Amino acid sequence: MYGGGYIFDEPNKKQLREEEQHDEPEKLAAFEERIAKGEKIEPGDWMPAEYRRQLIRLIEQHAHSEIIGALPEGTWITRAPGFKRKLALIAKVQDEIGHGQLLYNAAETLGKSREAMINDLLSGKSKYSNVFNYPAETWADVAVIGFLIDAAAIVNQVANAKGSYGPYCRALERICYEESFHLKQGHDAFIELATGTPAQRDMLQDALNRWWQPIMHFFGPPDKVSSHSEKLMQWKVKMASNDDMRNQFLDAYVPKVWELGLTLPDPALRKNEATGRWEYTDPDWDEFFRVINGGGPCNAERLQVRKWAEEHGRWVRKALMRPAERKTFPAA
Ligand code: FAQ
Repeated sequence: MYGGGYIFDEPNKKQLREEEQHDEPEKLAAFEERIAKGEKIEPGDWMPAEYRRQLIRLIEQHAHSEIIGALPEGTWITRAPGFKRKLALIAKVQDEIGHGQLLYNAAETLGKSREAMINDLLSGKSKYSNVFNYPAETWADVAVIGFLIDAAAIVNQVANAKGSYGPYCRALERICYEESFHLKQGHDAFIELATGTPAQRDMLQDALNRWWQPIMHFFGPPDKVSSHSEKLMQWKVKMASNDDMRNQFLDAYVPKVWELGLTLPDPALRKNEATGRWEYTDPDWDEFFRVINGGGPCNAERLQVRKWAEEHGRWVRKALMRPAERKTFPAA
């Protein structure tokens, strides 16, 4: 187990056990009535233990995704083509880390400490988004991430920002503003490659081919398989099902890719105008579950980088948390 200077505690466990014993039917009915009326639930309010548990799981995974999500693009900061692109990419990567901070704060309001969350990420207990376990091989990968993965994240977050838990919704609102700038920089880089030289178009097409399946996986397994959706939608934590979000994304972004003369690696992909739903070849869900359970091409590398960062940042955390020890530093 990683010994990064954090205590391996989960202070929410006792609280959860106590709440589970007190999930009284009248309280549950009043809670569900508030949700049905569209009220926000705030940290001090009564909530069922399962609502708290699910929110911690989902917000924590989201926070980890932002922090790990900075890594594939981060490797391109030193290699970005030109000063303007480099500046934009630095700002974007910095924003993603900021989103992680906002989300860890939101999850902490539910009683799980930041330390426990980081430990669960580093030990492999907590999940994070499948897409960040693939390598960003070329600059075109950065364009595809900035355009299509940010777009997919926005579809999900705009929906969830209207959900029931106040601190998560408020964090998502701010995140969505910033993500819309990320989308613009990704779209701009994407267009430049799509309208560039034949070599640039080929590079972009190759990146699209490699990223398409992870992007289809991004919204989670099909509704009939999704284990948490029903409860989370009933409690307005998730405001749309996985398949509905996937459909909304395809509706908005496939035409934008096709109008640039690029292709997507699925001959069955088409919109059924009669139903308004997109039809596609089912992506390989075995691959999805393998990747989210630690078996993707970059899982080990991603966690190793985070462990390195935790270890090498320990002295900073120590200095910030224990001001008295600073007196031992030589006077300037
Ligand atoms: N990756 O029952 P469901 C971003 C797991 S932020 C990994 O359908 P749920 C910004 C799920 O945890 C991206 N695991 O799950 C950025 C569960 O496993 P468990 C992150 C996944 O929660 C852009 C199992 O499968 N966004 O990109 C994934 O109801 C560019 C069963 O699935 C969020 O986290 C997945 N894709 O619905 C940064 C948004 N999908 O826990 C840098 C908040 C499912 O039982 C660069 N999250 N699983 O062991 C959500 O809205 C939901 O969690 C879903 C999944 C919709 C992702």
